[in-house]
Amino acid sequence: ERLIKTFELRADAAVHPLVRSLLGIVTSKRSNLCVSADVSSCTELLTLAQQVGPHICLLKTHVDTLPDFSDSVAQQLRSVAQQHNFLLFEDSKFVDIGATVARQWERRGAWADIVTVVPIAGDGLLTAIAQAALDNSKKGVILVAEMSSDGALRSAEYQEMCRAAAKRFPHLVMGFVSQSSISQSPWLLQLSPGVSVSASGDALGQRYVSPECSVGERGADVIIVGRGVTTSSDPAAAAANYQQLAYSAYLERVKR
Ligand code: S5P
Repeated sequence: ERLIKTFELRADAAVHPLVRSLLGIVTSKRSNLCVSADVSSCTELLTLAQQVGPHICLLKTHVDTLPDFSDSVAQQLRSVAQQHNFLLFEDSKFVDIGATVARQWERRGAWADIVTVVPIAGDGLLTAIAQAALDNSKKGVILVAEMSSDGALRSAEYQEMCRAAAKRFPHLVMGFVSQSSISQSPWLLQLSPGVSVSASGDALGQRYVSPECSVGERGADVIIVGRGVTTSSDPAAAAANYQQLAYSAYLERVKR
């Protein structure tokens, strides 16, 4: 059901206001591309955000890999996001007891619109984030349900845990990071990394499929592209290319 519904219809059915906002951005910009800004400094991060801004719906970060990340950088990033109309997505992969995640969220999650969570520890960490976020309608969580790399856990029981957590926290969870359809619920999103137009993998176990395969066959709503964009000599042009390929694949999918 999720796969054949248009983003417009799914935005109407959305439970989480941020899902509605994100799908609004996706349809107005005709972009279901998230660029993963895996760079080495905040200057590079802000430059990349400006370059790819017009082509993305989401910018994903790992701020723990940036030695110079600060509140001021977060603020500058927020203003670039406002200027180009995209949301900020910190790939925190929180996985701990609630009390610890509450502290981690304050430090490296609170600045972003959306964070990632690995929900193997029970409901405590989701409760912690729901309590810490002053306004739940402005903060979202994506559950990492299935990973792109070689040897990743493929467990029906874990995927069921993810679905159940999404059900228990409908006002916090926006969807999943996964390589396949975790849920048919049209109000939940599938974000899929491991996408490249040129590479099939890297030397450390990453595995890639094309944007067409990710969206058309594996059910991604939004593709996540890192090095396919960041290592290009022209990141804006590379992002525009992924944007076009992923959005066309989505249009094809809902036509069926
Ligand atoms: O299963 C996953 C989940 C994630 S969030 N596989 C991934 O690769 N990621 C992230 O997506 C990873 O941490 C990296 O930031 C990005 C993929 O980067 P790329 O350079 O391989 O496109």
